[in-house]
Amino acid sequence: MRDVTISKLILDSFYGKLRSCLELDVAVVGAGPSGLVASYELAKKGLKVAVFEERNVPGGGIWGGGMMFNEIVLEKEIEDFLRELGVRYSERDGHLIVDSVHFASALLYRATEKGVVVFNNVSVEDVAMRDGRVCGVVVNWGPTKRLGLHVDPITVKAECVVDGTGHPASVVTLLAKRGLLQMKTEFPMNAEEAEPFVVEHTGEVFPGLFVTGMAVCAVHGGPRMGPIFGGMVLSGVKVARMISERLKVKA
Ligand code: 48H
Repeated sequence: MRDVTISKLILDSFYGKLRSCLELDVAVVGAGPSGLVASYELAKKGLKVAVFEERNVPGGGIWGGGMMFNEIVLEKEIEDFLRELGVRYSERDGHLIVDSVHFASALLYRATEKGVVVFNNVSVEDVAMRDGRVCGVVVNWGPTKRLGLHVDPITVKAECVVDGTGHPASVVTLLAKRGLLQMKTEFPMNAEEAEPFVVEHTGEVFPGLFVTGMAVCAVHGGPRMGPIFGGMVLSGVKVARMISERLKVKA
Protein backbone atom coordinates (compact mmCIF):
# COMPACT_ATOMS: atom_id res chain seq x y z
CA MET A 1 0.00 0.00 0.00
CA ARG A 2 1.49 3.31 -1.10
CA ASP A 3 0.28 5.17 1.99
CA VAL A 4 2.35 2.87 4.22
CA THR A 5 5.38 3.27 1.96
CA ILE A 6 5.11 7.01 2.49
CA SER A 7 4.93 6.49 6.27
CA LYS A 8 8.03 4.27 6.18
CA LEU A 9 9.96 6.81 4.12
CA ILE A 10 9.17 9.54 6.63
CA LEU A 11 10.04 7.45 9.67
CA ASP A 12 13.30 6.09 8.26
CA SER A 13 14.42 9.47 7.03
CA PHE A 14 13.53 11.29 10.26
CA TYR A 15 15.15 8.77 12.58
CA GLY A 16 18.32 8.80 10.46
CA LYS A 17 18.38 12.58 10.75
CA LEU A 18 17.80 12.58 14.50
CA ARG A 19 20.34 9.82 15.10
CA SER A 20 23.00 11.69 13.11
CA CYS A 21 22.40 14.75 15.30
CA LEU A 22 22.82 13.07 18.67
CA GLU A 23 26.43 14.28 18.77
CA LEU A 24 26.94 17.85 17.60
CA ASP A 25 29.56 20.53 17.54
CA VAL A 26 26.92 23.12 18.38
CA ALA A 27 23.33 22.87 19.58
CA VAL A 28 21.42 26.09 19.01
CA VAL A 29 18.26 26.55 21.04
CA GLY A 30 15.63 28.68 19.32
CA ALA A 31 15.16 29.35 15.60
CA GLY A 32 14.73 33.10 15.85
CA PRO A 33 16.92 35.49 13.83
CA SER A 34 19.95 35.30 16.15
CA GLY A 35 19.90 31.51 16.40
CA LEU A 36 19.45 31.08 12.66
CA VAL A 37 22.24 33.53 11.82
CA ALA A 38 24.54 31.81 14.33
CA SER A 39 23.74 28.37 12.91
CA TYR A 40 24.29 29.56 9.32
CA GLU A 41 27.65 31.10 10.20
CA LEU A 42 28.77 28.00 12.12
CA ALA A 43 27.71 25.64 9.34
CA LYS A 44 29.61 27.79 6.82
CA LYS A 45 32.74 26.92 8.79
CA GLY A 46 31.96 23.22 8.46
CA LEU A 47 30.65 22.66 11.98
CA LYS A 48 27.88 20.17 12.69
CA VAL A 49 24.96 22.25 13.91
CA ALA A 50 21.35 21.55 14.80
CA VAL A 51 18.72 24.06 15.87
CA PHE A 52 15.98 23.00 18.28
CA GLU A 53 12.79 25.02 18.00
CA GLU A 54 9.82 24.27 20.21
CA ARG A 55 7.24 25.77 17.85
CA ASN A 56 5.99 24.29 14.60
CA VAL A 57 7.22 27.29 12.63
CA PRO A 58 10.88 28.29 12.89
CA GLY A 59 11.72 31.99 12.49
CA GLY A 60 10.82 33.31 15.93
CA GLY A 61 9.86 36.97 15.99
CA ILE A 62 10.78 37.68 12.37
CA TRP A 63 7.46 36.82 10.76
CA GLY A 64 5.39 39.35 12.70
CA GLY A 65 7.59 42.35 11.84
CA GLY A 66 6.43 45.26 13.99
CA MET A 67 2.92 44.79 15.42
CA MET A 68 2.18 42.31 12.62
CA PHE A 69 3.09 44.87 9.94
CA ASN A 70 5.32 42.33 8.27
CA GLU A 71 8.33 44.52 7.56
CA ILE A 72 11.53 44.68 9.58
CA VAL A 73 14.24 47.33 9.79
CA LEU A 74 17.99 46.74 9.91
CA GLU A 75 21.02 49.00 10.19
CA LYS A 76 22.99 49.88 7.07
CA GLU A 77 25.95 47.79 8.26
CA ILE A 78 23.88 44.62 7.66
CA GLU A 79 23.77 45.31 3.90
CA ASP A 80 26.62 42.92 3.02
CA PHE A 81 24.98 40.15 5.03
CA LEU A 82 21.64 40.68 3.26
CA ARG A 83 23.43 40.57 -0.09
CA GLU A 84 25.17 37.34 0.91
CA LEU A 85 21.78 35.80 1.69
CA GLY A 86 20.33 37.16 -1.54
CA VAL A 87 17.70 39.20 0.32
CA ARG A 88 15.92 42.12 -1.39
CA TYR A 89 15.74 45.36 0.61
CA SER A 90 15.00 49.02 0.24
CA GLU A 91 16.81 51.88 1.91
CA ARG A 92 15.37 54.92 3.64
CA ASP A 93 16.52 57.33 6.36
CA GLY A 94 19.80 55.45 6.68
CA HIS A 95 18.04 52.13 7.39
CA LEU A 96 17.30 49.00 5.40
CA ILE A 97 13.73 47.73 5.17
CA VAL A 98 13.02 44.08 4.42
CA ASP A 99 9.83 42.08 3.98
CA SER A 100 9.84 39.90 7.10
CA VAL A 101 8.50 36.78 5.35
CA HIS A 102 11.22 37.09 2.71
CA PHE A 103 13.91 37.54 5.42
CA ALA A 104 12.75 34.57 7.51
CA SER A 105 12.52 32.37 4.42
CA ALA A 106 15.97 33.38 3.19
CA LEU A 107 17.61 32.75 6.55
CA LEU A 108 15.96 29.37 6.88
CA TYR A 109 16.85 28.41 3.34
CA ARG A 110 20.48 29.51 3.56
CA ALA A 111 21.06 27.89 6.96
CA THR A 112 19.56 24.56 5.96
CA GLU A 113 21.33 24.73 2.58
CA LYS A 114 24.63 24.95 4.47
CA GLY A 115 23.73 21.78 6.37
CA VAL A 116 22.04 23.09 9.51
CA VAL A 117 19.36 20.68 10.68
CA VAL A 118 16.34 22.42 12.18
CA PHE A 119 14.21 20.32 14.49
CA ASN A 120 10.93 22.14 14.80
CA ASN A 121 8.43 21.01 17.45
CA VAL A 122 11.35 20.07 19.70
CA SER A 123 11.81 21.88 23.00
CA VAL A 124 15.00 22.07 25.04
CA GLU A 125 13.90 21.43 28.59
CA ASP A 126 17.31 21.11 30.24
CA VAL A 127 21.03 21.00 29.61
CA ALA A 128 23.47 18.15 30.17
CA MET A 129 26.45 18.95 32.39
CA ARG A 130 29.75 17.23 33.16
CA ASP A 131 32.62 18.57 35.28
CA GLY A 132 30.93 21.95 35.69
CA ARG A 133 30.53 22.43 31.95
CA VAL A 134 27.42 22.41 29.74
CA CYS A 135 27.95 19.57 27.28
CA GLY A 136 24.57 19.09 25.60
CA VAL A 137 20.85 19.68 25.57
CA VAL A 138 17.97 17.64 26.91
CA VAL A 139 15.13 17.60 24.40
CA ASN A 140 11.49 16.65 24.25
CA TRP A 141 8.62 17.16 21.83
CA GLY A 142 7.36 20.75 21.95
CA PRO A 143 3.77 19.77 22.86
CA THR A 144 4.90 17.86 25.97
CA LYS A 145 5.83 21.21 27.55
CA ARG A 146 2.70 23.01 26.35
CA LEU A 147 0.41 20.19 27.53
CA GLY A 148 2.35 19.46 30.72
CA LEU A 149 2.76 15.78 29.79
CA HIS A 150 4.93 13.58 32.02
CA VAL A 151 7.30 12.25 29.34
CA ASP A 152 11.02 11.83 29.91
CA PRO A 153 13.32 13.61 27.46
CA ILE A 154 16.43 12.41 25.62
CA THR A 155 19.94 13.91 25.51
CA VAL A 156 21.95 15.39 22.66
CA LYS A 157 25.68 15.91 23.16
CA ALA A 158 27.22 19.20 21.98
CA GLU A 159 30.61 20.84 22.39
CA CYS A 160 28.85 24.18 22.78
CA VAL A 161 25.25 25.22 23.38
CA VAL A 162 23.75 28.54 22.26
CA ASP A 163 20.75 30.08 24.03
CA GLY A 164 18.90 31.93 21.26
CA THR A 165 15.50 31.67 22.90
CA GLY A 166 14.68 35.39 22.86
CA HIS A 167 12.94 37.23 25.70
CA PRO A 168 12.70 34.30 28.16
CA ALA A 169 16.37 33.23 27.81
CA SER A 170 14.99 29.84 28.72
CA VAL A 171 18.27 27.89 28.76
CA VAL A 172 20.18 30.38 30.89
CA THR A 173 17.14 30.59 33.18
CA LEU A 174 17.50 26.85 33.90
CA LEU A 175 20.94 27.47 35.37
CA ALA A 176 19.95 30.68 37.14
CA LYS A 177 17.08 28.90 38.92
CA ARG A 178 19.61 26.44 40.32
CA GLY A 179 21.88 29.23 41.53
CA LEU A 180 24.60 28.31 39.02
CA LEU A 181 24.69 31.82 37.57
CA GLN A 182 23.02 35.16 38.09
CA MET A 183 20.84 36.82 35.50
CA LYS A 184 19.17 40.21 35.39
CA THR A 185 15.96 41.23 33.63
CA GLU A 186 15.18 42.98 30.35
CA PHE A 187 14.85 46.78 30.46
CA PRO A 188 12.29 49.04 28.68
CA MET A 189 12.54 49.97 24.99
CA ASN A 190 15.53 51.97 23.80
CA ALA A 191 16.70 50.92 20.33
CA GLU A 192 19.78 53.19 20.30
CA GLU A 193 21.21 51.60 23.43
CA ALA A 194 19.85 48.11 22.94
CA GLU A 195 21.42 47.37 19.55
CA PRO A 196 25.08 47.85 20.61
CA PHE A 197 24.29 46.34 24.04
CA VAL A 198 23.17 43.04 22.53
CA VAL A 199 26.27 42.70 20.41
CA GLU A 200 28.68 43.75 23.14
CA HIS A 201 27.26 41.31 25.71
CA THR A 202 26.88 38.35 23.36
CA GLY A 203 29.11 35.56 24.59
CA GLU A 204 29.72 32.71 27.00
CA VAL A 205 27.75 32.96 30.24
CA PHE A 206 28.71 29.59 31.72
CA PRO A 207 31.33 27.09 30.54
CA GLY A 208 29.99 25.67 27.27
CA LEU A 209 26.87 27.89 27.21
CA PHE A 210 26.67 30.99 25.02
CA VAL A 211 23.90 33.55 24.73
CA THR A 212 22.80 35.42 21.61
CA GLY A 213 20.01 37.76 20.47
CA MET A 214 17.25 39.09 22.69
CA ALA A 215 18.21 36.60 25.40
CA VAL A 216 21.34 38.71 25.93
CA CYS A 217 19.16 41.58 27.22
CA ALA A 218 17.37 39.27 29.63
CA VAL A 219 20.60 37.81 30.96
CA HIS A 220 22.57 41.04 31.23
CA GLY A 221 19.78 43.57 31.91
CA GLY A 222 19.75 45.38 28.57
CA PRO A 223 16.91 47.38 27.00
CA ARG A 224 14.61 45.96 24.32
CA MET A 225 14.73 47.42 20.82
CA GLY A 226 11.46 46.62 19.04
CA PRO A 227 11.41 45.50 15.40
CA ILE A 228 14.96 46.43 14.42
CA PHE A 229 16.99 43.31 13.71
CA GLY A 230 20.57 44.40 13.01
CA GLY A 231 21.60 43.59 16.58
CA MET A 232 20.15 40.09 16.22
CA VAL A 233 22.18 39.49 13.06
CA LEU A 234 25.43 40.89 14.48
CA SER A 235 24.93 38.96 17.72
CA GLY A 236 24.48 35.71 15.78
CA VAL A 237 27.59 36.43 13.74
CA LYS A 238 29.57 37.24 16.89
CA VAL A 239 28.56 34.13 18.83
CA ALA A 240 29.44 31.98 15.80
CA ARG A 241 32.87 33.60 15.61
CA MET A 242 33.50 33.04 19.33
CA ILE A 243 32.48 29.39 19.13
CA SER A 244 34.53 28.79 15.98
CA GLU A 245 37.56 30.23 17.75
CA ARG A 246 36.86 28.05 20.76
CA LEU A 247 36.57 24.94 18.62
CA LYS A 248 39.61 26.11 16.65
CA VAL A 249 37.91 26.09 13.30
CA LYS A 250 39.83 27.71 10.46
CA ALA A 251 38.03 30.59 8.71
C1 48H B 1 13.29 25.37 21.95
C2 48H B 1 12.66 27.56 22.26
C3 48H B 1 12.75 27.41 23.65
C4 48H B 1 13.13 26.13 24.16
C5 48H B 1 12.15 29.43 23.24
O1 48H B 1 12.31 35.42 20.08
P1 48H B 1 13.17 35.00 18.94
O2 48H B 1 12.85 35.58 17.64
O3 48H B 1 14.70 35.24 19.38
P2 48H B 1 15.88 36.20 18.88
O4 48H B 1 16.59 36.63 20.08
O5 48H B 1 16.67 35.54 17.84
O6 48H B 1 15.16 37.44 18.19
C6 48H B 1 14.42 38.32 18.94
C7 48H B 1 13.48 39.07 18.01
O7 48H B 1 12.64 38.17 17.31
C8 48H B 1 12.66 39.94 18.89
O8 48H B 1 11.71 39.44 19.50
C9 48H B 1 13.03 41.30 19.10
C10 48H B 1 14.16 41.91 18.36
N1 48H B 1 12.36 41.94 19.99
C11 48H B 1 12.61 43.24 20.47
C12 48H B 1 11.53 43.66 21.42
O9 48H B 1 11.64 44.81 21.91
O10 48H B 1 10.57 42.92 21.67
O11 48H B 1 13.12 33.44 18.78
C13 48H B 1 13.35 32.60 19.87
C14 48H B 1 12.85 31.22 19.50
C15 48H B 1 11.31 31.16 19.39
O12 48H B 1 10.97 30.67 18.12
C16 48H B 1 10.89 30.22 20.51
O13 48H B 1 9.81 29.41 20.16
C17 48H B 1 12.14 29.40 20.71
O14 48H B 1 13.20 30.33 20.53
N2 48H B 1 12.29 28.83 22.04
N3 48H B 1 12.92 26.56 21.40
N4 48H B 1 13.39 25.14 23.28
N5 48H B 1 13.24 25.91 25.46
N6 48H B 1 12.43 28.58 24.25
